[in-house]
Amino acid sequence: GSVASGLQKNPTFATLNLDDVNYFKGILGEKNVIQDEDRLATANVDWMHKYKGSSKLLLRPTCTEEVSQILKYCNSRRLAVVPQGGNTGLVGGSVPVFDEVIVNLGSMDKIISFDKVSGILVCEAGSILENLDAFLANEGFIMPLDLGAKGSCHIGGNVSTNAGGLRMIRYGSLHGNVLGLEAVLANGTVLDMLGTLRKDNTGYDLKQLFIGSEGSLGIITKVSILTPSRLFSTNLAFLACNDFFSCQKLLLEAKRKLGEVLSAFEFLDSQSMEMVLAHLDGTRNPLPSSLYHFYVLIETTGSDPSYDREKLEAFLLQSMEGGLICDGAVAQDTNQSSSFWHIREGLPEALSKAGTVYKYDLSLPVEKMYGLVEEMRLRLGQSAKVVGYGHLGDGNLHLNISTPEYDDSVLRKIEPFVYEWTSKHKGSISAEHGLGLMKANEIHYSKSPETVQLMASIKKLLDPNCILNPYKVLPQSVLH
Ligand code: FAD
Ligand code: 2HG
Ligand code: ZN
Repeated sequence: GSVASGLQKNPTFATLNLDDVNYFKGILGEKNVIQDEDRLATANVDWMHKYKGSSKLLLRPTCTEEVSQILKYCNSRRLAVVPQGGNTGLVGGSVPVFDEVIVNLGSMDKIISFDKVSGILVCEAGSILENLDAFLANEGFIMPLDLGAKGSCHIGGNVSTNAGGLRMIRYGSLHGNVLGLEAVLANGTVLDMLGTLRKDNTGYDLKQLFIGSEGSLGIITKVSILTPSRLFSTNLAFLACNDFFSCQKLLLEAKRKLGEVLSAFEFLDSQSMEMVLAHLDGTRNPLPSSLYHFYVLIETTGSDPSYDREKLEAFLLQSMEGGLICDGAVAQDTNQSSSFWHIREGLPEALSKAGTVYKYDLSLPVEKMYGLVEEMRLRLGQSAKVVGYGHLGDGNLHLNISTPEYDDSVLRKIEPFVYEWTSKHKGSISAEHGLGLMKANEIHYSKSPETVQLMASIKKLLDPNCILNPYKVLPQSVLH
């Protein structure tokens, strides 16, 4: 595809032949060795339909031992591999660039154990996030992460991207919540790091390397994760602010005054609201009297309905009187709260329906964040729609630039400007989606040359033939 232009297939990689296919059939059985064109077409293209590979083979292992045998063989044959979960990644990391073999974990979705006392869940990496959350709901627990793609993303994909999402402000990152992992290295070695302990300071914490490594160091096959209790008193407010400074102050106030019950703090601008209303069926503005400059969703979660509600109401009243918010509604039932969430969570889908989109997932100091959106609007004028939204509570902006079709002249106005701006303000060019194919060559905007070199050394130690998710995460120039 066009996004891969400029890249050459690594000449050390082999090309799949009939013997290879037969070998895989011997390990996995006919039905898990997929060459069907329609199924390959789906697995070759990413969620945005932006990145497209030309793999001729999709493998669906059913256990760790099969993953191990696949990788051992691929490594000895120099066949490149793309690990794939739910294929909801947004940086081109989950699909092949050329003809890499796709290893999809979707058949490995068993729950292995759940400890009702500690809340520790152990499951296979192909488990769908929403299914895990539904399982936990019956047990009185909740997954510590939630995101718009929950219906298809896998926990293995979440861990591999170190996904953040909507609950991170409350429960923290997967670097804290993942207690253990099982991963298979490129040579087939199974690394058992599947601990179930909160505390374990015995040597280097190697599982952390795999969290956020985007399939470049190994295939994650099992995950052990700490899950919090599911608290039943939830409230959701949909609020309007006149300017970004008020959103910022509101965040500070929410942290101070809602304290331990604050469970989400998300924002979207008026251009985002227009996007959703225009492209997502059945959505309506919860605050229909006007189109405001900014909207903020504040969720509280606690264990005492009347106390929690009072706390939220007092906070909202004060914020209204202090002029931080100019309008607002509190969801009266679960239908209403789903419809509020749908506006925020539906943004990626609305944007993909609107046309093509350039996505930037940035960590920035909150007070600087919206300046970038405004500068981008000035740079692009009428040639594109610029929308800003994201996890304000975590300092994470999702800058999305929508155009009817991909246009190199627009892209040249966006990049490298967006990366330079982010770097100048000490931000990160990937807050939560990862680098994937999209930003492998841009890593230096966020990491020093020495750091990138050490990453390359680790990559070569764990995967000397570089068969795992080639062309992703690190620039080719530091590996070869
Ligand atoms: P895939 O897309 O299949 O893969 C992602 C990366 O992980 C690839 O590099 C792949 O090679 C690797 N990988 C997958 N499984 C494994 C494995 N078992 N072992 C090793 N490597 C593996 N991200 C956020 O952080 N926060 C959000 O709020 C958020 N919201 C989203 C909303 C929507 C509507 C969409 C489409 C995406 C969103 N994402 C978000 C991006 C995406 O990163 C997450 O959806 C998710 O973490 C990806 O999981 P997946 O199973 O689909 O992985
Ligand atoms: C979200 O928070 C996702 O909705 C997707 O991380 C962000 O579309 C995006 O840019
Ligand atoms: Zn996000």
